[in-house]
Amino acid sequence: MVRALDCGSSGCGFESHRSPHRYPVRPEKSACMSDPFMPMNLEDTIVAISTPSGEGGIGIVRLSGKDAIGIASMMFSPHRKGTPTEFRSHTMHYGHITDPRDGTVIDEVLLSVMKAPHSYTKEDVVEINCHGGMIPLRRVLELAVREGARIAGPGEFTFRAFMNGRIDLSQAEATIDLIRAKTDRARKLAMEQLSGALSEKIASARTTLVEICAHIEAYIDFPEEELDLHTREELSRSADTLAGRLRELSSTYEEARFFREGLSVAIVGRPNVGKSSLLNALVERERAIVTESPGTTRDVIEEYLNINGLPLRIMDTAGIRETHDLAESEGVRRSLRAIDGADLVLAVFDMSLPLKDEDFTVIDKIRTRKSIIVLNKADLPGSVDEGLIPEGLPIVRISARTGQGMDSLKREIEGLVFRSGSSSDGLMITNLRHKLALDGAAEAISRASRAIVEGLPYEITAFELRDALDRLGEIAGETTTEDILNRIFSRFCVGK
Ligand SMILES: Nc1nc2c(ncn2[C@@H]2O[C@H](COP(=O)(O)OP(=O)(O)OP(=O)(O)O)[C@@H](O)[C@H]2O)c(=O)[nH]1
Ligand SMILES: [Mg+2]
Repeated sequence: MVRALDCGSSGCGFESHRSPHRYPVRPEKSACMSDPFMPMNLEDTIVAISTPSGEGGIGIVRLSGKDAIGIASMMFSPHRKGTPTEFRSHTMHYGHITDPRDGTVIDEVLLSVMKAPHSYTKEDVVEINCHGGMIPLRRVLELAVREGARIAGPGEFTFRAFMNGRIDLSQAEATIDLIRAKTDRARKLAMEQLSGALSEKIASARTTLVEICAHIEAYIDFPEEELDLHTREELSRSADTLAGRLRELSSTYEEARFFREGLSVAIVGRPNVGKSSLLNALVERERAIVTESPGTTRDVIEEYLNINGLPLRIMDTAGIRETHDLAESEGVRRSLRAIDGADLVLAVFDMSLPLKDEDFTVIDKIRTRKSIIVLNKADLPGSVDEGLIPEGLPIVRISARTGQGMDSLKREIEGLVFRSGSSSDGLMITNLRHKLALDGAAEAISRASRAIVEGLPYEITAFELRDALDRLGEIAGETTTEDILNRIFSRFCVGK
C-alpha cells in the first residue's frame, strides 16, 4: 500500500492517502447487472453469483457488507448447531439454504464466513458454495436480495477492496488482468502487479519527488533565501535520475503488451519462396496450401502459435509481385497492409536462387519495419548473395521442408521481443493508463529539472513537481477521477 507521505514543508499538501470521500457516491441509483459500473453506495450489503454461468460442480454466491452475516443467518440451516453470526471467522460450515418464509430447502451448501477486516473487501464476507447450476444459484441469490442485499455491479467487490484500502487501483487492475490472462507469462505479470510490486515502485518514486519538492517549497516559504549552485545541481540531478527511472519503467510497456495481447507476425516475400511452407512448419500442420506454382496464396491466412508463453498471431500472405490477375493483385494489396499492421515481419527469400527484382521490392517495403530476414530452402544447393540484403537486420537460414533452423528462428523472434527492453528489476508495465501516467510524470519532472537549472521562479518548479506527483498518484488511484474509475471497473465481471 502507498502510505501517506509527509513532504515536510508547510505549503506542500501532498497527502497521498486515499479518502473514501474523494469519490462521489451515488446511492440514489442502484446498480443492476446490466448497468455500467459506477461508484456506488458503500454502505449496503451486496450479493452476486461469483462463478461463471453454466453447469459446474460448484457455484458460489458471495455477500459483502455489514449485514452479510446477518442475511446469511436468515437463510442458512447448519447441519450442526450455531448460526453464521456465531461462526468463527474463516471457518466453513455444512448445511442447507432454506427459505425462512416456508422452510423450503433450496440447496445443500458449504458456507464460509470471513469477518472484517480480514476479507477480500475488508468487510464481512460470506461465500456460499452451492451446487453449480443456474437455478439453485439464482434462488439463493434471490433469497439474499429478499433478505436485504443488493445485487452487486461489475467489479463492485474489488471496488470495495480498493475503496477500503486493501488494494490500490493498479492492484485492482491486476485482478482483471489475472482473470483474463491467456498465457502463463501474462499470468505472472498480473500476479507481480497484484502483489504490489508496481505500487511499491511508484511509492518510492513519490517519496523521492516529495523530498525534492520539500526543498523547493522551503525556498518559496523563505523568499529571502536563495538556492546555491551546488544544491541546484544536486536537485536537478536527482530529478533527472528519477525521470530516467520512470522512463525505463514505461519503456517495458511494449514488451509486456506482446505477452498480454500477443505479437502479430506477417510472413511476406515474393511468390514461391516458401511462405506458406514456413507457416505450416511453424504451426506443425498443413494449414496453408503449398504448390510449386508461384501465386498460390491469394488471401491472408491467420494462425496462432505460442513460443515459450509468447502468443503469436501469424499471417501467411500472397507473394508480392506485379500482376494483372484481379484476385492476386487484391492479395498483394492485403500483403502490404499486413506488413503495415504487423508487430514483426518475417521477410522470406529463396536462398537457392539469386535475388530477383521482386525480392528487392520486398526489401524496400520492410526496411522501416521490425523484421527478420528468413533465408529459406537451405536444403538446396546454390546461394543467395547476402551482401544485397540491408545490414542490421537479423538473418536466419532455414528449410521449411526439413525443419532445419526452425528453432533458431523461434529464438530470434523471442529475442527480438525481449530486446525491446525490460526494467532492471524485471518489473513490466502492462497497462496503457500506467504508461501514460509514467510518461506524463517523467516529462513534468524533466521540465522541473530544467527550471531548477535555469533558475526560474521556484513556483514553476513546484508546479511541475506537483503535476508529476498527481500523474503518479493516478496509478495507485489516489488522484483518479470518477470517470477513470468507471472505465476501469466496468471491465470487470459481476461477482468479482
Ligand atoms: N527444397 C525446398 N523447397 C521448399 C522449401 N520451402 C518451400 N519449398 C517449395 O517451394 C514451393 C513454394 O512453396 P510455398 O510455401 O507454396 O511458397 P509461397 O511463398 O507460399 O508461394 P506463394 O503462395 O505462391 O506466394 C513448393 O513447391 C514448396 O514445396 C524448402 O525449405 N526447401
Ligand atoms: Mg503461399
